Amino acid sequence: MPLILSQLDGFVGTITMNHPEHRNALSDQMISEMFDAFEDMRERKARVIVLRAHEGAKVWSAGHDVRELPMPGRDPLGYDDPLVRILREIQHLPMPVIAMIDSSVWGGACDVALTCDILIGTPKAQFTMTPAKIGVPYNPSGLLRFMNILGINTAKEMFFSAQPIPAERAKQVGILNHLVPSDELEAFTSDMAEKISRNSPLSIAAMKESFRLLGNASPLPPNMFERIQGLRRKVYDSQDYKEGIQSFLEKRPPVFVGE
Ligand code: YZS
Repeated sequence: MPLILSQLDGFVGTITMNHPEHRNALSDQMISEMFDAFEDMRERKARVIVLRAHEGAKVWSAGHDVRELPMPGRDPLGYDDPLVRILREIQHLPMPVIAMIDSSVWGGACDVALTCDILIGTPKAQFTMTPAKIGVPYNPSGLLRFMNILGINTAKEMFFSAQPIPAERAKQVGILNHLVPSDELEAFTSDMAEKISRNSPLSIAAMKESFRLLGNASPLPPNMFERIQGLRRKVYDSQDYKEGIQSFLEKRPPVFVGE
């Protein structure tokens, strides 16, 4: 059964994550199908895409498939990691992507949602950043994205505490563009998508790419980047990183020892 469903109605595309058994965890397979769906929408000239979970989903997405995280010694969020690739895909698509969220969002799925251009949620939406819980050193582009959207203090709280940000607060801190009742979510999102699809796709594509370039315009001197990579390598080479994954697979709380 496909893990991703997609359909195009006029100029409005809908891409649905459809793996309830694994809470829409972003496995290599799901990301590969999502990538193909985005590219198909691009070829068929969709003007806006809604990214959503299947009907009645308990979880929008449980984030990176923990079973597929590499064992110590390899960057778990390297440039070519499927999760990092799909984030780039969403940023480079010419049309806006609207994240429609009616349940909980975890780890790398928060990054997917925040990489979308517009987020519309309900009171059931909540966002939890989990690297510290698993012992993962999140990557610079991800940290920068959260800093730019949330501000550095809220981003630090999210990453350090690994606690959920509920919908009301998510709206306050700028994660959600709109917070609407669950029974209005689809109509509200569809109306927003329709309005966007009636505007100039060329103008929107140019502005979306300009936002991306301007948003990433903080030049990082090579030595600063190398320092960050050195810090991250110490973490993903650590025993704690291995313990974080092992504890998830054994369904028990992690015991971190700081090395
Ligand atoms: O044991 P089975 O085969 O039944 O499968 C279980 C879970 O193992 C599976 N599953 C996952 N598999 C791989 N990766 C995941 N992230 C993942 N999440 C869930 O789905 C089946 C049902 O899981 P349950 O726990 O029984 O479902 P439920 O009781 O409804 O709880 C749902 C949540 C989402 C609350 C729970 O599954 C959970 O806490 N999942 C882990 C969420 C998480 O920590 N995700 C972050 C993964 N890490 C990242 O995205 C980045 C690397 S980072 O950490 O850096 O942000």
